[in-house]
Amino acid sequence: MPQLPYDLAGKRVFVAGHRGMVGSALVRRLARENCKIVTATRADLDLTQQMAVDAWFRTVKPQAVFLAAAKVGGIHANNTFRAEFLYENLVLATNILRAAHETGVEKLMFLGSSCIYPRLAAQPMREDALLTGPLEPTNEPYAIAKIAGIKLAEAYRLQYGRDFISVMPTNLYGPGDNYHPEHSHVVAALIRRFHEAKVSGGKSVAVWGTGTPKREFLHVDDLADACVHLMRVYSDAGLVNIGSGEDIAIADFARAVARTVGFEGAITSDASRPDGTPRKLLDVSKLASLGWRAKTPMDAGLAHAYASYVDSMR
Ligand code: GFB
Repeated sequence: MPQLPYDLAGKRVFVAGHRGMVGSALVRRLARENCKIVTATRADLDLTQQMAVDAWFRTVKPQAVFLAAAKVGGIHANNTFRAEFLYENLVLATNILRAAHETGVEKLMFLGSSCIYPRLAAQPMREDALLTGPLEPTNEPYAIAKIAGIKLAEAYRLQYGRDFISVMPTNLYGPGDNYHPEHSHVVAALIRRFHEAKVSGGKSVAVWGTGTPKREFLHVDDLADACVHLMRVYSDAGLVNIGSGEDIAIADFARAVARTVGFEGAITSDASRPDGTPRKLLDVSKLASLGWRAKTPMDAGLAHAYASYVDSMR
């Protein structure tokens, strides 16, 4: 295994999933690292096809890989497209991890999600809470696929000495988010809904669920910075949580988004929609001990995300 710190300078670095919110943030952040960023569009490389992935890795020979390709979505998408969330995320992880192993990739980071922890894990959730209890049903297929990816990365490390590491980001938001009204995560959904109500003069906006669940949000540029940092300084089988260390009730968060957008009407609850996990706050003490903390305060992050949404509408 390479020595620490692992230096990305001069390396061919593959960002799998570079069109997504996380992958595009990684590409922006890696532009400062003096490495050669390698990407592949879906037309060039279908990551769900093992033989195509193997051939691409043999030809391109990336030295480092950020595995940020995934089928993602909010609570409704996860709960509805259960087969695709399980199948696609499994196959992406297995194809890329195996190809990386077969072609001797020096270092790989697998990105998971805080929903891999048990639904009722003690808060804040430590890395060792993995596989200690039942998962949240609305995102069980996605979580199972991510847990399989974590375990495959770990198996290549333990059996073959591969320098594969896994990180668990909390709920993310920022430029490049998916603003689909039904399938998005809560941040993008509320930015869009409050914005549309403001523009159309709507009197009220409904927020899904009871408003009592708590979530921890991290701006995606902070995530990308943490990933690049951990790629450099971390090499171990254990997971590393990546979060801000603070959470907020969805009802309070909705008020913060309304403030950011400038919506002054009423906020109501749509109790026909699921709440999901009651609370999902990551314990970020391991990350702090590795020398990284979130930098973007929620209000500044939301203002930035809203500006990028308005920009993308133009
Ligand atoms: O962001 P979200 O879909 O993800 O929902 P999860 C977070 C909370 O916001 C839930 C509430 O309690 C929702 O009920 N919420 C309120 C809304 N209004 C809305 C809305 O308009 N849209 C959405 N989407 N939610 C996903 C998982 O869970 O988070 C994934 O399904 C993944 O597996 C991802 O881990 C980060 O935090 O509930």
